[in-house]
Amino acid sequence: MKIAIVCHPTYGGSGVVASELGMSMAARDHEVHFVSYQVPFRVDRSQPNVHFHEVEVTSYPLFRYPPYALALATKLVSVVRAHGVRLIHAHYAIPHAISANLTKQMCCDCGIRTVTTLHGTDITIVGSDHSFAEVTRFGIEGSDSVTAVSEDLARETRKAFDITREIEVIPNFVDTVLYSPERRDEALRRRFVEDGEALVVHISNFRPVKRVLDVVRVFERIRASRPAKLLMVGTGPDRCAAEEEISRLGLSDDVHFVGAVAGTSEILACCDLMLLPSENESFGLVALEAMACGVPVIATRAGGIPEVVTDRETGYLEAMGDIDSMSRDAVELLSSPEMHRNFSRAARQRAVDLFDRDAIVDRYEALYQRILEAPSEE
Ligand code: GMT
Repeated sequence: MKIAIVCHPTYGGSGVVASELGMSMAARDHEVHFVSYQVPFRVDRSQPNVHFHEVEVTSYPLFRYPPYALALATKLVSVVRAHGVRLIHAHYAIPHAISANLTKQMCCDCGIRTVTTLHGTDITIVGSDHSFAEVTRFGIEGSDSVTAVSEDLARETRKAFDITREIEVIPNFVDTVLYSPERRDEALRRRFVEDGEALVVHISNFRPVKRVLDVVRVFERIRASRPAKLLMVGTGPDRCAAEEEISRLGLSDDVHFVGAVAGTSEILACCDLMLLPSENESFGLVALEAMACGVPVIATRAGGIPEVVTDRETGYLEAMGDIDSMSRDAVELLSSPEMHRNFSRAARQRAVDLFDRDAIVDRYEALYQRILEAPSEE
């Protein structure tokens, strides 16, 4: 198959899923064309069958907002025509699904099919905003196939846009060979903690929806009851607020900010516990990556997280903002090596059993084949 994959190249779960999926398809001998304004951060361009096409947006004084969606559609048309691409997989509805549908209309002689994967904030925050709602609906309705990364997101999409069309749930996935407790590197761990200290981790884009101040406050309580360090991975708008709060609480020596990291497997394999107190999370890919490394997760019972983390088995689920319960859970888990071992094993097992990369990529491959073989509606 010849597939174009459109995604946001910046740090974020949708770009990770799109990149890993594209590279897995390329490894299965499909020709994969990534189309974006920069190389998505996890894409390895040296891999056979992987191609990248940069979308250039011409700036002109007349444009206060250069029309990226149109430049993307134009680039897609040229990729389709030059390489015989038949399928466009848009990750994140806005603006990608709209550009993909436009490409289908512009290349009506090419038999193009489109798949849109909804990732979360494209529905729950951006797409539901009145300025984008109708165009998001257009993107969803115009796709030949729509998938969502969790049952919760599929439900929310039907509700938000009052649509009845099929939305297939294909959950996110993880490479359980790369993300594995076997990758634990003691020398790397010793860069962050001394013997007897626990290593707690948070990974995100530090947007308000991630509630990074809750991470700091939970960590403060863990730290008050036992030796521990906190690793903050990623960066974003709330990073400064988190740093200020850490300093105010006198925790600066106990928290390491490591910035945005392309591959998180080595870091995660060194950690004992992940905190993900998000206000909403359609799936929580970082939670899955942590679980694959045998790291239990304390998270909120929000969105699709309960489809990933099993309460009291692979971690704990609490109400948003319930810092008391999250801190109590963390201290309980970190104080009992036996309990921690059981949670860690269960977390790893769940990731392997339900979310292993190869099994989920099989599902996308079958979907691609199905829609390419389906008779045209014209
Ligand atoms: O979480 C973000 O702000 C990034 C966003 C993205 O599109 O990159 O993540 C969303 O997609 C991920 C991959 O499917 C999911 O694991 C995240 O839960 C989802 N984020 C939210 O729903 C807030």
